[in-house]
Amino acid sequence: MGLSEPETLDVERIREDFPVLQREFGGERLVYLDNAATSQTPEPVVEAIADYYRHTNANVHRGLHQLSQEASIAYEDAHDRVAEFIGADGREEVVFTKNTTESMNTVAYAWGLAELEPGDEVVMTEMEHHAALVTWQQIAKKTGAEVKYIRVDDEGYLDVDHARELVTDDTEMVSVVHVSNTLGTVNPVSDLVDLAHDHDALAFVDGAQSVPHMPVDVEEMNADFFAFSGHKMCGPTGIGVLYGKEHILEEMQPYLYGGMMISKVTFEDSTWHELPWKFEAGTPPICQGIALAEACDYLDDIGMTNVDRHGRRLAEYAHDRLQEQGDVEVYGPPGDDRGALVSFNLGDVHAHDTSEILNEFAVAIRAGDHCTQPLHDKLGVAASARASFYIYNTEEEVDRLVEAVDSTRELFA
Ligand code: 7TS
Repeated sequence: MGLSEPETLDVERIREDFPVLQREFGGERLVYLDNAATSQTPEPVVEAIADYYRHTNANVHRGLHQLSQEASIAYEDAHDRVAEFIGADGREEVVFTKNTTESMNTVAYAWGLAELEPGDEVVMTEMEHHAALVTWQQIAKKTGAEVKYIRVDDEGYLDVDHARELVTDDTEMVSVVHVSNTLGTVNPVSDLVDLAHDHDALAFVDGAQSVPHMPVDVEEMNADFFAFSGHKMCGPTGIGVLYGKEHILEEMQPYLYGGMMISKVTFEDSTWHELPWKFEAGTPPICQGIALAEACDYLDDIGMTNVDRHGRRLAEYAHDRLQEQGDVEVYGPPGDDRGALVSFNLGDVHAHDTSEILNEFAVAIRAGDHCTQPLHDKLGVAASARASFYIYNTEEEVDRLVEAVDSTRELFA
């Protein structure tokens, strides 16, 4: 089978960094294909976490003692490292949150509640994750703004002509997902950002499925806000990132109030700390932030272009092998034009049954609506099975997936 991308990773070497991949279930070696939900954590990141708790654990910003100073410096520097990873100017533009969802809510509450009013419109896509869709939908209800959705066509691409119709001078926010976690579609986000700006709207790009997989440069993209999660990119859970242009974050009011985010407090009023701390109320995810910086190092050592090529290569191989089965419906764009995942259904077999049978073969996939219920409604199915790939997956593992799908077919025949 002719793959459009050559292999560029030393996958066997990479796999050594992930002991979990050696686990066996029922005598079969684990095939972990649920990376769009959460990626596995390499040894250097596990070490960074253990090292932090063994040698540096203290609260940040407060203590004058040596340990607190070391923890503070490492935590602050982690913001710079993440800024560098995504092409942001510096720590002022990088807010650490819990996850993509919290990053989205931060902007929806801090900016949306203050700025949106009846007559305003928020434009999203039909392939948004609930993190964006539900959040803007509910903020719109609170403010009287209206939400509109850019159509997804039959091939799984965004209808850009429809986007041009929907985005008007009434649009205040265009919130689009960079890579769909269900269809694998890679959206033309720079064009959509430009479209938003042509109408004086802001643009929020959900990078939860792009930052782990491809080189991302937020300045080049020119998005006003950008969000992603550490746990999908070799980092720990409990850490997400909200990137925002400095002048916009400067003008926004905080979303969460409390300690650490203030400058001066009296019984009557308070003023805010400088960026990004203004948006990081309370004790922050210190260890998680430091470990995320380590994950950035890990991925950069491999090279994000290589990561990207490897993921696309496996997605193409999986797409084509599943598609050729005849009774497997694969959703989204063609094999050679998608991110590192493939969602599908085998005939009339419910996706949950498929994933249960695959689990018997130690093949871990996700089944369900992948937090894109309206998109599944549009596809006319309640659920789909999804295999999603990362740096440590191999073509042999895709073969194991396809064999397990074959076995599922035989069981349900
Ligand atoms: N946006 C996209 C595109 C996502 O894929 C996800 C998580 C999120 C936002 C939310 O990220 P979180 O870290 O705040 O949860 N997507 C998935 C998934 O596809 N399966 O599990 C989580």
